[in-house]
Amino acid sequence: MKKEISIIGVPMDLGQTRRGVDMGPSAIRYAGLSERLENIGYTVHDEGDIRVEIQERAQSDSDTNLKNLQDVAEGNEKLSQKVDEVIRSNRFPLVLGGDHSIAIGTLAGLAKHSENLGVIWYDAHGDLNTAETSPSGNIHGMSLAVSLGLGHPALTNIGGYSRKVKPENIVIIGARSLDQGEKELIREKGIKVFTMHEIDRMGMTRVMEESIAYLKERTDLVHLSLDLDGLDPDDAPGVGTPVMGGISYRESHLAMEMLAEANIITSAEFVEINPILDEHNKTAEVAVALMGSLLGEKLLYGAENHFVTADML
Ligand code: 4U7
Ligand code: MN
Ligand code: MN
Ligand code: MN
Repeated sequence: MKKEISIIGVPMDLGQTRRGVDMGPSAIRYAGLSERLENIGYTVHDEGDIRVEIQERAQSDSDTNLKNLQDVAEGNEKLSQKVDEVIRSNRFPLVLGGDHSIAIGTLAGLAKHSENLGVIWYDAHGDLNTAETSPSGNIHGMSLAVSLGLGHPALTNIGGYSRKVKPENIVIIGARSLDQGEKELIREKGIKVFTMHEIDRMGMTRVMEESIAYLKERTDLVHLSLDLDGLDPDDAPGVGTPVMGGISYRESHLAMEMLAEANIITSAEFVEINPILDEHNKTAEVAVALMGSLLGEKLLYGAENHFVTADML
């Protein structure tokens, strides 16, 4: 794992219609992110926030059903440049959302550096809609499709090129709310998915072992795109599109620890935290704890964490 981390905040709420998710980056910083990462030995550079238009000023074109298309595209273009810059300076990009439309910009910045970019999409949803299949017109439900090169050119061409990720380099974990068009796309493209059913059946250990082995053999970089609604709403209540029956806090920690052990993650983003809908910043605190595990907190004896293993006592 790289020793230097760049935090990039993206106060984006234009990919959906609820207010508050633009405050995600502040809530995550307030939950003590930088300090936590410094405590486990990282040098942390907070790059501040990407400038994104506010919802009151954003405009939707009349010739598309995609909400706030131009402003979502502009914010993501800036984000892609920032992520590209961070990778070039040999730092680990840690992107804080914001709604999940920001994965478009993150992946656009990353894919410039990778022939076979791997993606773990940890989410209750597939985010595989296009303008044709979307029931909502919300771009946060389209970001993975866009990154596959499917969707409006104003989005698929961000960074100046299309198709950032190949379908066989994606693993979706935690899915339990997929629209008809998304199911068809998953089948057609052969995207690997571990739904809640598989997590129940196989246990998170095997799900992660298989995901890690699968990505290791075919990808060079691996990005973790973690939507907090992948977790159960009891554990992560501060999200705009909660779905019952999600991944637990404990299972999520296990997943992050296994990724840290496997040492395959080269960038990450944590998205969809909405402080207005949260309970005393709980969801941001959960996110920061997961980031700690992902970045190897367990390995530090005596760190203030819940994950001391028996061999460390
Ligand atoms: B999120 C939805 F219809 N599929 O497209 C849509 F159910 O980033 C939800 O995963 C998308 O939170 C959720 O609007 C996007 C809907
Ligand atoms: Mn999502
Ligand atoms: Mn989701
Ligand atoms: Mn959501």
